Amino acid sequence: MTLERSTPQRPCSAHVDRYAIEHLPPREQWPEMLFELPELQFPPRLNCAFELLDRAVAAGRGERLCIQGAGVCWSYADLQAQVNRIARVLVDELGVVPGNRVLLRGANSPMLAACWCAVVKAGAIAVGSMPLLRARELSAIIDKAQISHALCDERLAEELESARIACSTLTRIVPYGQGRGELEARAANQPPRFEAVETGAEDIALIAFTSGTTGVPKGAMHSHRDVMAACACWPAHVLRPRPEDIFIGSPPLAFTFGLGGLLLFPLAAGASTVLVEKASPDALPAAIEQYRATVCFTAPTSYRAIAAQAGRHDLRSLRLCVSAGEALPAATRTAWKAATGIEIIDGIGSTELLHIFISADAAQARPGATGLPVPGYRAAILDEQGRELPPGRVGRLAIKGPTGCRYLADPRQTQYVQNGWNLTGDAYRVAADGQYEYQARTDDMIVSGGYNIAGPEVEGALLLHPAVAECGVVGVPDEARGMAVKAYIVPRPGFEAGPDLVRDLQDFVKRTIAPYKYPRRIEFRAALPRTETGKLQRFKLRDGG
Ligand code: 3UK
Repeated sequence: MTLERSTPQRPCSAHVDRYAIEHLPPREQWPEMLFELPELQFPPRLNCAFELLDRAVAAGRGERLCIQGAGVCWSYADLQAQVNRIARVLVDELGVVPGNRVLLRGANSPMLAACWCAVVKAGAIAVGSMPLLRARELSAIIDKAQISHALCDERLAEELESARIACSTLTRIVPYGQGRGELEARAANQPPRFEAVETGAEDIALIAFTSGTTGVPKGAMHSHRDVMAACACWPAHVLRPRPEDIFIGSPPLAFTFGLGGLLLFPLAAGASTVLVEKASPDALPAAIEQYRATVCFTAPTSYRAIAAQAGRHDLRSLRLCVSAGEALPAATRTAWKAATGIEIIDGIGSTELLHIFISADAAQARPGATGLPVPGYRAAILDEQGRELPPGRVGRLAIKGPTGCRYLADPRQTQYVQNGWNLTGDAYRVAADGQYEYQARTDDMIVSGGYNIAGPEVEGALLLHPAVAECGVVGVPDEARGMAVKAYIVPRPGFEAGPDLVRDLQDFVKRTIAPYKYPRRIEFRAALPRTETGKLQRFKLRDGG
């Protein structure tokens, strides 16, 4: 393949299909990118699948354990061979060319990870999809990203076939399944060798559709360089894993929290990962015990649920526990430490920035704070006019670093990126010790009787009460106050939901935080609405459901 010459205007690229490149936002709408750290100097040609996998094998790590799950146990060399065979199927049998978007659809499994690496190694663009998506949502993604091929767990193929009816770009769906699917059969007939396509560092490697709560999905595009930059920042500086570590967790690979934590970062560390299909709070502890996992990635709600039933499983293999996706309440940090002895590593990340940009390791961790900007990133708190606010003041969190937001053909680019800053949509404050303290999503601040009340703070207080298993706090219209603070509460077993408990909880909040923040209304629920990534769906609570 002929590669374009590198010029300042046109970075070197291997993409033949130029749809992604042509639908990047104009440069002036990009965030300012920072590459100050020495480890963030990348060559103009870079293929992140080659860097993460083939380099490990070339460095002599071929026989080391790499991926387990779904009955398989692959070394780095095994994964490399499987990736190469799948890449051959993609290129030689399905006609995939560099720059094509390939949809990946399946629950977490070694096969899904191999497909991701194969797509990227072949210079195509991996587009993950959450397993629970329905045909309508899949069609929106297929259309938006102009997907040409799909690799799909055969158990999820039906929904994809119905989605395809409305999508003319999707020409081929190849199912895989428990080692016996069409893709495995085709791959088995291919030789285990494949030369990585020499992509440009800025060629797009993946498009991650956001777990946004409403509206048309936004596709955040990330290059091969973005992937390597993410690996060089948070994991290397904050997590600091060892080659013997065994990673495990719940976030889907279609969610960049899971892609990083359960695939990219273990590979970058020369460690191994466990990819299990079921990692809900009732399945994850057993898997941790079975695989003797040492590094766990999951969401706050999952840490709460597991802490409540700890003792049923041996979790002593765990060494590092990472929480992201939502604010980590102090009560959850305490409960997890009591159950396992481990201080959770909290970190805020986003689909737009690929992974975590503010975090604290176990030594720095402080209840109520997310942490400090990750080396490689810079953070600021801005007011409505975009001016920087001093410590102590609540404002809009703004981030710059080696990764940043570039939506695929989306006018919302100019909402997320302003004056070179990525605006995550979160209200934050810098404390006297320099730590960043999460308040709420900017559009979730409750203005009640002239006060600004952050729902998560009230949730944090409620979770300190023994009767509260889960809760969600939102503002609801109120004649007297404009908005009233309302709490939806899932009681713990053994506590009776009724007027006595309501009063008890209200008094408890008044004693715990400023009294004006107490929930004037409380409603008990059996469960709260959450996304597949563990985020509370506040908009559903606001709508009364
Ligand atoms: C919220 C947090 C407080 C915050 C993500 C780690 O969650 C991820 O990506 P999404 O695009 O959502 C981003 C938004 O989620 N959030 C995430 N983590 C925290 N709020 N404390 C936290 N620790 O509102 C943020 O703007 O779904 C997380 C790595 C990769 C990710 N994609």
